[in-house]
Amino acid sequence: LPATVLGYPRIGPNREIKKALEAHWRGGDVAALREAIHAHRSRTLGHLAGLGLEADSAIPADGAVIDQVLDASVLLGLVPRRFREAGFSAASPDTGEGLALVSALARGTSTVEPLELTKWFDTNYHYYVPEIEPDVAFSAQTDAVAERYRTFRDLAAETAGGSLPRPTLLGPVSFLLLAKAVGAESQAPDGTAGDGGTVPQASRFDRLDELVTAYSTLLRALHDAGAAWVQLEEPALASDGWDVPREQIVTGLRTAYTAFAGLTARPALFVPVSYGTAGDDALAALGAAGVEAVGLDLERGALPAKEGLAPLAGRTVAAGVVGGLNVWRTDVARAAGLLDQLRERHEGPVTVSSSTSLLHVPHDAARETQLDPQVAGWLAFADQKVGEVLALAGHLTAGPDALEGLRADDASRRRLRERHPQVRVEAVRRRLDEVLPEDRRRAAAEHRRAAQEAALDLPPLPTTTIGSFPQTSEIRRVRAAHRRGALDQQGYEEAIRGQIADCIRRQEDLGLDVLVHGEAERNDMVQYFAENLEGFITTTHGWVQSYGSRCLRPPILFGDVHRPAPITVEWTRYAASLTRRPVKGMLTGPVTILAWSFVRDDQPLAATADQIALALRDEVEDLQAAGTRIIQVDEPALRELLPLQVAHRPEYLRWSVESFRLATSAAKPDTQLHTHLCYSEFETVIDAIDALDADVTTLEASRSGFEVVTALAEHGFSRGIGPGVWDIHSPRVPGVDELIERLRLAAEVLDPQIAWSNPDCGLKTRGWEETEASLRHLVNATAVVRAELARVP
Ligand code: THG
Ligand code: ZN
Repeated sequence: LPATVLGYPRIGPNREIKKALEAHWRGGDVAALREAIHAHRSRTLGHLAGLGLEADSAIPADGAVIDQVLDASVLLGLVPRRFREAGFSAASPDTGEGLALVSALARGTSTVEPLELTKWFDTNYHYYVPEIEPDVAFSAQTDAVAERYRTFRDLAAETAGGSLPRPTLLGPVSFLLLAKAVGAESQAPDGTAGDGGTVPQASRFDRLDELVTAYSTLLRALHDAGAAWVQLEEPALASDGWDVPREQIVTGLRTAYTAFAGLTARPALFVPVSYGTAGDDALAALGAAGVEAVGLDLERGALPAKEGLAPLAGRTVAAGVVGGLNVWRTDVARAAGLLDQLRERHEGPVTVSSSTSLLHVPHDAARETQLDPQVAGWLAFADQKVGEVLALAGHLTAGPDALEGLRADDASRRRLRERHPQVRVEAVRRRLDEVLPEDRRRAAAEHRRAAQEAALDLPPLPTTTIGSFPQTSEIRRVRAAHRRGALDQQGYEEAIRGQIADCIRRQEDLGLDVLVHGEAERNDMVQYFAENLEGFITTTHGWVQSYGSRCLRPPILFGDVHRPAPITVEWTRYAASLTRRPVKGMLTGPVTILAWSFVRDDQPLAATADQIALALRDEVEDLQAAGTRIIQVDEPALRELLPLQVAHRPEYLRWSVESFRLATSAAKPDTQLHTHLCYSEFETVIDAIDALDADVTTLEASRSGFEVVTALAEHGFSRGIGPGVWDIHSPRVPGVDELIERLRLAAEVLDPQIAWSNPDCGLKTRGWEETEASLRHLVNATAVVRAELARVP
């Protein structure tokens, strides 16, 4: 196996695929989408060959247009019953019919709910969760796989000097672990997926044998189409947090790959394990099964000991020393050292790769011409990482001298970086050194509760929203004009004030109890804080895919973080001046700012989190001084950075909670501190939520059937809690009756004294009409339940 990368960004350098998908979804011809996909594949093959990936099987051929998990689902012929009943059937994802299926699975139709989206490991990428129904058979789309590979090969003949691309596919073990079992009998009558009800989740792993049969036919088809290697990705092995016992997973792995290795006509098998340490048990299983190559993630994962590598004797090990999750140039000395160690420990060929697919980083750092040139020189996006892989491969083939120049350049760049005035800001470091344990503590919760009751005088089940209101095209126009310079600062501020005034008026008319200013000045909350704090840069072309056609431009946190001036205070003060009701100040917490940025690699995450926390603490103090009585610090990404290895979780939860408390404990006892968390799997972090010590927590609850309410009650949660009563991800306006039911449940299961009444999440992706209708229903439903509570003696 030659030096390689595990995958390349799939949205296109100018977001061609994103745009083509959205044009098609707006009603454009599917032929134009197919043309864009074809052009993207052709360009990527030629481009990667041009960057030096010229050897046979060096170029990954990732055929997924939207998502590698969704692509695998479709290639396995997995079409959930509700889609079959709506007229869809298995098809090649590269045909018009197949693209219609892919689109429907990802977006739903007017009558059918889409597949669930969920976080991909500990990244900001989201995949579509395959649904495994007991009565559905896998039907491998062999023609599709073969035809796709032939297309890649023909394109490579035109643009990549004829080298053979290497097809990539999610492996069967990871596929099953990432999927969910859905019981046909738990199918809700409205066509939604149901919650798996009667089918135990772990039962999905019982389908492994069938899946192995399906994959075997795909491997044969790839062989017949001429593929020399296939990349079967098994990232799930890096986590030990699955609901299936590890021994069962490893046994399944061994069975599956023994079957693949035993096929008479097949490509060579390359099994990379990304996002962490593969585990010696998994390496032993893969070695015993007889795969030809294994990939190790040496960005996140550890280098195995000699004994751990022994089962792979004679096989190729691809050392993932070029990190796919960060945007920094590789530390050449460290990478070369790892390669040397690996060569010493491993009896067999060693090659170089990226640690993960490069889909998590933008295309090309050379396009960022607006940056401080020194900082720009520290960056490596996908194209630069390809170059690093090849340079490090030179170290293996030509010996240490090959790297001398690169190593020296890198070392001097690193020395300059350490001394860059924004990378080390002594005042920030001194302040952090002086932080005392009591700077992370507030007054006792009971004392705060009494002080806040007196200060705020809210009714039971106070109604509120999560913070953002519809981002109308007018708001976007205003921000864009200001960015372009077509609207001056004064005109911009007037326009935003107009939006705030409108938003406050609408909330008063609706009769909400706790208002927000609506966040018209923010596009993306993390981007907004990054632009207003020192220590970050933002890019012009640095798009990465988040899910579906949706992309983000993550800020790059490169230096010591501090707040040069108040950020949100004036907007909040203005909003508060328009109403007698309390207006929440809205901030984003340190962990979320970390999770949704590319973060410096030269100090522990916990230290970076604390620097952000201190900057936010200044904002909390200023908001409070400006008279803000309720401050919300959102941590939607708290769950997302949870380590994949269970043993590392307590330490992560410790520092993440501590940094939140450092940011928020400047709130006085009578200032009510709120937080908001997105994503429905709270069970693993419920203690941490409690430890955040917020006065009120709002969270997503409606997509998981409100189960979180029971979990919170069992936990004895005694702080304010607002389990979201409707799912804002859909334009559907919830009926008053269903809201009443959920509020009753919240008041009944939890203490009515602590329950709040609010939607699941921010409303920025919704339109005003549905937003106002939904909130009106919320206020009406709350009034009904309040009256019921008042009757209870
Ligand atoms: N902000 C950041 N990260 C996030 C979210 C966020 N990660 C998780 C989740 N929310 C991801 N959700 C989205 C939702 C919408 C979009 C992207 C990710 C989106 N993007 C626009 C697009 O692709 O057209 C571009 C946005 C822009 O112009 O900046 O709509 O909220 N940081
Ligand atoms: Zn949310």
